[in-house]
Amino acid sequence: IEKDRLRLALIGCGYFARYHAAAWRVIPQVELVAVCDRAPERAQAFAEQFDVPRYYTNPEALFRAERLDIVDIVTTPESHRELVELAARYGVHVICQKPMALSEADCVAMVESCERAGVSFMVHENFRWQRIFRRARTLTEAIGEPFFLRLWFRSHYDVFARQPYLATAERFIILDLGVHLLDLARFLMRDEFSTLYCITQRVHPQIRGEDVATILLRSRRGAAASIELSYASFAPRELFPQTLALIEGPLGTVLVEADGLLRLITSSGHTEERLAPPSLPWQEPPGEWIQEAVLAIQQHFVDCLRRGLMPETHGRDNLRTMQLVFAAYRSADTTSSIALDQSE
Ligand code: NAD
Ligand code: 89V
Repeated sequence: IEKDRLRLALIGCGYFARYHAAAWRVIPQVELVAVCDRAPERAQAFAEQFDVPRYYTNPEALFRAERLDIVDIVTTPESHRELVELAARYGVHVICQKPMALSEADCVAMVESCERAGVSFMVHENFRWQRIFRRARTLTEAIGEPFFLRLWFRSHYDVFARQPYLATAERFIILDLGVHLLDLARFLMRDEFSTLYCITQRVHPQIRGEDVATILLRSRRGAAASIELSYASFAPRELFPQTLALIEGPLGTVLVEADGLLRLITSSGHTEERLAPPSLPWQEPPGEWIQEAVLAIQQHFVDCLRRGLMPETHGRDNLRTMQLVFAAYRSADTTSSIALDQSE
């Protein structure tokens, strides 16, 4: 697209959308022209806060009234399919928050609708856009083809305070958080997974879904990966929402530690670097690294649109991550390992 500024609307003016809107406002190639939320007071307050000229309460009315290039969907996942398909019908390029949808059939339908309509579709999967993981991936070039990956996110943070819908969801930690780490695993290993085994637990007495999950994977090239997710774990220091990583290859090890610390250990020695913390005017603790990643992925989508490229986590790519999510639930439900069809 070769316009000066792309016309953008955002749907879903809840908790996380504020970081999207703040980031959109500093991306010069984009103009946020309208927002939409089915709760009128929320749509209006959000439009005022971010200086957006118009707001809507009905997504179809938004598409009918506005000439849009991009829509950014930041609603909770049960509405993602309907809204992505609406964007496709109106020929508008679309970004949709993770998780893409609640079933594999919905995800496939969304990808196909966008492909048929010829619109670009990216899932807003931002953990791989955290600066520390971009750098970690570069460091893996020094260790040869990884044979082992461990990713872990073990926390006791009260995530339900800001995201109460997570306490009542039938499926919780794999769908909401596991999706990020499964995508990171694909990103860091530069490979797809062929076999998966998962154990889930519910430790917190007052929630509906699982709050602990342990996933073991084998990659197509034979590497092993272990992914640990927990909102029931006390630790010496609460690190929410940081993900830690260990990547081992025949020539060395890469470690992602807390607060931006990276280590590379090879036969020629041990180097460490600490990334400077993010510094965005709108950032709020404790999610600064992720809020910075929101800006990075939105800029990436715009750059790809302008250059006619597929964004990294385009719909069909993210379908592979979602297949791992659904396979993890199947494995836990049946206490069996799942063979995945992740062929090219
Ligand atoms: P939220 O409930 O605070 O906000 C969602 C908003 O969408 C609400 O205001 C609701 O009224 C509105 N909405 C829902 N369905 C709608 C529809 N059909 N039409 C119009 N408006 C509708 O939720 P949240 O915590 O902001 O999460 C939103 C999404 O962002 C989720 O998919 C969540 O997984 C994701 N999220 C991502 C990150 C991350 O990128 N790291 C962090 C937090 C949340
Ligand atoms: O980043 C997210 O997607 C959030 C959280 C880390 C809280 O799970 O939903």
